[in-house]
Parts: sequence; C-alpha cells; structure tokens
Amino acid sequence: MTNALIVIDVQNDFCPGGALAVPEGDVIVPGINALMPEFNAVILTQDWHPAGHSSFATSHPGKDPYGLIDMPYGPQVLWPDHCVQGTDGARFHAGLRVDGDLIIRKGFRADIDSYSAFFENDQATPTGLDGYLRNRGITDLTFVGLATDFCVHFSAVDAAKLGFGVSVRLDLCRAIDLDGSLATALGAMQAAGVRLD
Ligand code: VGL
Ligand code: ZN
Repeated sequence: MTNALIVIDVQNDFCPGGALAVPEGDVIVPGINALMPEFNAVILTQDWHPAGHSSFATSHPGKDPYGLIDMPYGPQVLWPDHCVQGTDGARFHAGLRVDGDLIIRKGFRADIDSYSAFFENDQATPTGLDGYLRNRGITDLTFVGLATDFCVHFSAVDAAKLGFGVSVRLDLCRAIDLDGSLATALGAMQAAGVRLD
C-alpha cells in the first residue's frame, strides 16, 4: 500500500479575509502540516483562475455571487472573483508547508470550472492527477482542505470512482455550506464509498 495526502486549495482567498472565505478555513493548517510526514507522498492542489473566469459572477452581467447559471456542461454556481492567477489570494496560506511532491493547478481554462482535482466540471476533461498517482503506484488517498462541500467533495468522489481507497479527514476540512451543500456532499461521499473520518 502506498498512500498520499491530498491537500485541497488551502489558499488565502478561501481563508478568513479572503475573497471566498470559508469559515475557520485557516484553523486546519497546523493539523494538515502535522499529518504530512505520515504519508508516502504529499500533493497540493491550487485553484488557479484567469481573470474574467466563467465561474465568476462578475463575468455574467446582472448575476450575483452564489447564484446558479447553466453552462454547456451543466449548472454552475457563480462565485466572487477568487484565486486569480498570480494574486496574493491565489497563494497558499502562509503557514502551510508547501514542500510536498506535486502542486496541481485547476480551473485555469476560462470556459470551465474545476472543483475536482481529477476532472473539470464537465466530468470528462482530466487534470492528469490520476495518471501521476498510478505511475507512482499510489493506491490510497486521504483528503484534507477547502472546501469540504465543493473541491474536497468532488475530488474524493472522483477518486473513489477511479478505484483508489479514499478517506476524508473531516476535522481537517471546512465547508462553505451553501443551501445544504454540506449535507449533500457528505451523503454523496458516503454513497461513493469514501470513508469519512
Ligand atoms: C472552490 C468554489 C470555487 C473550492 C473552488 O476549493 O472548494 N469552491 N472554487
Ligand atoms: Zn474556484
């Protein structure tokens, strides 16, 4: 068994004071750092949008943040502008250990969002992470980070579908919780065979 810790989007914009702040998003940082040495590999993801990204409410005149629009690939929540490439908001939290093995960026295509670390929101365009993990013989994944109900949720479900053994350390995640999205996410992860610790 070879395992990896996958640290999802622990970036300034998802922490208190950031553009899309997740409540208590920063309190998980010391616990994540402390967990890293227990894994054969540590991989970090970084939400990394071009300015004017299609998931930003500001890109859709008349639309407000946290509303829904129909995209060619399905419904998409509109977000405040966040994690714009090269900005301070897109940087990892200053206290996070970033000496992991791989940083995988996602959401860099203007016309499609990417919650999952494995597939963009069309559920078809791969990020390349699956191939990287298989190439290294990694079989088991533990997820931590932000946000429980979006990027952690979709990453964990995709990982289980791809055949990895998957657990989520809920104590080292925090949620946005938009209209019941946390409860939906917990149910979907459990249904996909993800272990919730
Ligand atoms: C995320 C909303 C938009 C996340 C990223 O990391 O959960 N949520 N972009
Ligand atoms: Zn994003």
